[in-house]
Amino acid sequence: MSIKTKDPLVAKLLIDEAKRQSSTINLIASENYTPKEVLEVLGSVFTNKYAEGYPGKRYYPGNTIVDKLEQLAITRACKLFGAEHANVQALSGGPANLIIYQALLKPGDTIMSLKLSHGGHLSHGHNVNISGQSYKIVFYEIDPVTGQLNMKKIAKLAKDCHPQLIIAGFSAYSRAIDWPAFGKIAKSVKAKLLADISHTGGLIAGQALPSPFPYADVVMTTTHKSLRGPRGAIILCKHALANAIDKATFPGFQGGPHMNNIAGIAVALQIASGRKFKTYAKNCIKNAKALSEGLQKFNYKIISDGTDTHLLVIDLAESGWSGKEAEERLEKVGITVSRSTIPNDMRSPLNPSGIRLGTLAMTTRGLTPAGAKQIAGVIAATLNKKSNLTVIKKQVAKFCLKYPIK
Ligand code: DSN
Repeated sequence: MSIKTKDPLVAKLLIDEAKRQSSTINLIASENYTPKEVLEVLGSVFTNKYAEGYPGKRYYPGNTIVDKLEQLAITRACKLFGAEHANVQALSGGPANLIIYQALLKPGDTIMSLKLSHGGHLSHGHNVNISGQSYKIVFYEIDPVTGQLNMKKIAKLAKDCHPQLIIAGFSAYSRAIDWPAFGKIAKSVKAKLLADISHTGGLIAGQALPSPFPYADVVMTTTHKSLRGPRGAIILCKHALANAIDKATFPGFQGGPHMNNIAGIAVALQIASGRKFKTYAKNCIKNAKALSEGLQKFNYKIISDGTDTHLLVIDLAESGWSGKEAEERLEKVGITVSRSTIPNDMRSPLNPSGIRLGTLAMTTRGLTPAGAKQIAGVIAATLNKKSNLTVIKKQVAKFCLKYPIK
């Protein structure tokens, strides 16, 4: 019997959500559509299995098959990213970062990371997150003139504050990261370097962006953004740190891994190692550049004046819209974006001065640079207070029909 007859309420929500997704232009930079093969194993019998421990070292019987599955995911992750060791059990990016801190640091040690409002992440030491409460945090910032990281200033700050850990890799920073420079800075102060490539993991795997290896000691990526996998995370490191990372994951932080998720990660990694995925990764960036240029033609101010990745942040401070208002108005016509702080934002994080846009999801649906430019026009029209939103909503629905979720 299917879910339709067993639980019609959930079945209807499922249909409604599928309709919402296919009739929306999704520009949320951290979202994507996972392929059917991944969904197939996510909803599989692997979810029934308890597997505390690691392949060959479990605390439950009956793990011969899931041992092979987890080992396959580990081997694929190491091969795809050129890493010596992979842990595929972390439930998502935030937990993965806490696991890494637990493996590398003592409470009270110093972490140096990018400030959240400048594009960093909550789990990189914000005071509302446990990371900010357990460690001493020193934030670096975006250069006010270029809107980009200033490696000289970062090097000076590292010399002044002697961090045990430097984090590079961000949630709302659109430029390629100078990994060799970060590696040199970390070495010069004897700090470990964590590359949080949660946003760009798939673009790095697809060789569209430079890899943080061999400069970073630990690399973490979520699996559901540019990698197009299930929700989850992979922690990659050198052999020397493997034991510390594995122990900090289990039993240090989590119990049983989600084996259905690990199956999804294995499938996603196999897809990401293919030739087509390289094209996908390059196209995400081409589309983001086209979207950014398209928006600049309508006089929108883009932080750092453009992008090297899949995402961009629009500074709306002088536009008459707050980020929240813009997000809500765009949602009315069927375009989803997420509000975002901008460096030195005068507004609150809940109602900040910017919006963040990304092209991962629409590129999966076949978006081209010409389509991205069309989207820029629709955004500009929607944020014109005199526009008729009903007319724009129909245009968006028509546009979405050209880009089905397959
Ligand atoms: N929520 C993710 C993002 O949108 O970037 C980060 O956790």
